[in-house]
Order: sequence, then C-alpha cells, then structure tokens
Amino acid sequence: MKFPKDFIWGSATSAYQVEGGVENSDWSIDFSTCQSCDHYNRYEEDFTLLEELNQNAYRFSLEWSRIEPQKSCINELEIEHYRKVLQSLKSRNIKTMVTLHHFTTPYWIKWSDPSAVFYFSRFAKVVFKEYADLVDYWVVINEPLVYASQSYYKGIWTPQKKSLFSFLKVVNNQISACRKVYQDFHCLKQDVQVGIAKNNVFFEPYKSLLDKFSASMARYFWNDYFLNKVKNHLDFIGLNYYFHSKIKFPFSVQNENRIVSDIGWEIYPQGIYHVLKELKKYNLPIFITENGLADEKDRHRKEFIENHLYWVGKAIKQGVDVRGYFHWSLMDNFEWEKGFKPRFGLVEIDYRTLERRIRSSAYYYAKVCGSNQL
Ligand code: IFM
Repeated sequence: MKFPKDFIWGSATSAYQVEGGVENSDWSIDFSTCQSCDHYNRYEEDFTLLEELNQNAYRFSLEWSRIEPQKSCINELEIEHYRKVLQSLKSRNIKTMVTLHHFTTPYWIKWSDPSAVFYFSRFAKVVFKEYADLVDYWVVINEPLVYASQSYYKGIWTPQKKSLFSFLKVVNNQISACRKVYQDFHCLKQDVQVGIAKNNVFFEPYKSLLDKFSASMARYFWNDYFLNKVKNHLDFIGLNYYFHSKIKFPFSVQNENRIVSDIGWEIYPQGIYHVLKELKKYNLPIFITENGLADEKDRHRKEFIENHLYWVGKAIKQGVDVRGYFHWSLMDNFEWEKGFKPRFGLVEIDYRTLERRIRSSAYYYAKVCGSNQL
C-alpha cells in the first residue's frame, strides 16, 4: 500500500510531557515533572533519533508558561530557546508542526475567564511574529474538549473544577480563541496553515435503536460540535485517534476489550477509517496529529502501527484527503494524571539515567516512513 507523494511522517510530543523543568505553569504545582525526559536540553539528540528513524516531520508544543511566566512579561531567553529548536529541525529538513496550547497554561490564566481569549491570542501573535518562517503548520489548541472536560467538568486536572457551566464557558472561549488566532495569523501572513488537533472517537451503537440514538448524540457532541463552530477558521483538521466506544443507552461504554493497551484502551484500528470518513464532510486536508498506545513491553506497537496505517490508506483510497501521520509519541513521557508509568514512546526513556533506547517497533515505523508505503 503506497501513500501519496509528499505524505509527511513524524511523531509528536508536548512541552510539559517531555521537557522537564517547567516552573510557572498551572500544572507545576500539583504534578511537577522535575526533569521528565529533559527534552528541553536534549532536543538535538532527540532530533538525531528522528532522523535515524526516517521521520520528516515533528509535532511539538511551545510552553506558554516559559515564554510568558508572568502576565505581560516575555522571557526573551525562552523565545531564543524555541527558535534554536525550530532552527535545528529546519536544518535537518524536518517539517515543523507547532501546538500553541497543549493542556498547560501559565498559572495566571483561567480558561473559564473570557480574558483568556485575549491573553492567549496575544501570546499566539508574539510567537507567530518570531517564528512564522520556521513553522510549517500551527495547531492552535490540542484536544479542546478533553482539556475542558478533564479540567472543568470532571475535576481531574488542574484547576479541578466540577461544573457544567464552567465547562461550557471554557469551550466557548476556546472557540473564540481558535477563530481569533486563525484571523490574526492570516492577516499577518498569506500562506499560513492553521488547524486544531481534535480527539475524535469512533462511536458505535451497542445493539438497539436507543443505543443508536445515544451513539449519534455522542458523535454529534464529542466529534462534531467543536469542529462545526470553527470549520470556517481552519486550513486543516488534525485528528487524534486512540479508540472506539460501543455505546449502550444512555451513555455507557460496552467494548469487548479483546486486545487492550497497558492502560486498558481497546486497540481498534478500523475505527480510524470510520472517523476519517466522518471528517470528509468538512472538505479540509487532514493530518493524523496523534495515534499511539501505552505499551511498555512493545508487544503490540508494530501491529498497532501497521493496522492503523492500513485503515488510513484505505480511507485515502476512498477519497479522504489525509496528508500526514504523527505517531504519539516520539518518546515515553509524562501521561498527565497517570504519571510516568504509561509508556507511549517509539523510544524508551530510562528515567534514572535519561538514556534513550529505540524500541523495535520504531524500526518498523522507520521502514514505512522511509519507503512511504506499508
Ligand atoms: O498524552 C496524551 C496527549 O497529551 C494528548 N493526546 C492523548 C495522549 C495519550 O493520552
């Protein structure tokens, strides 16, 4: 199975999950990551791994709390740091996809407050002016609904709110922020690529008509609501696909869980095909901005990649405009409230020595990247 010419192949990370040493974010207080993978200092070594693995694209995020640790104070040293990161990627001919909000914010921001839109879009403009020529694709917000529900509805992530009202305010502010950043970037530069990374699930009905009704409600609210609100302010859609959910009325999940990852997510490759087909209606280019699994022993990762890519290829054959694939993740990292235990990396991290070890599935993926085919 051949992939389109110019298809981009890469992997993804986010600042807080891999950098280490972040001090002024909202997460730093409750879940300090200390050195994490020390990607902040070892990015050159990590980009050499990317090259060795034949990848030609890298998705990562800018840590806003480094760049603007206090309100309206820009840290020029951090601006220079990310410039060097981007230059290093460019000098290696690696395409850059930069996320502006990947779950963490400076501690002085609350997304439930309308001022967040002002501060976030101001930050976005600052970094755009610095890096416009070094960034190929901008992802404004990563998984907006995951963030809003974990942080403001379920109360699991900081600031641990449990309020439907706050959740709705956050979603509303995220929508405004996406639209504003898109408009600002397009005013500043003509040929710019702006998108979001949306976590979509393949919702299937369990059995009955009522289950069918519930699955379509879930699909509407989780997969489509946000995209419908921002679709006129996107140059591409980023899809983060991890799993399917068989929905039983009213909203319980009844998966068979035949093969699961280390954190219990059922591996369901054909779901990516269905979710891609659902996205076709937006008529926008699509990148798979995340897809991966927690698999410490590397028992399932090779097959996982192979099977998901098979279904991506099938969707492409049927006319879905998929332009690239980023595996989550380049390296093991901090998996939010689950800590460092889940291992999502193509590259294993020894957290005591910070040694990097390439997992064998990564060599399989490297073959695909290098040959542009399965
Ligand atoms: O680690 C996360 C990432 O930050 C966002 N998408 C899902 C990944 C795995 O849970």
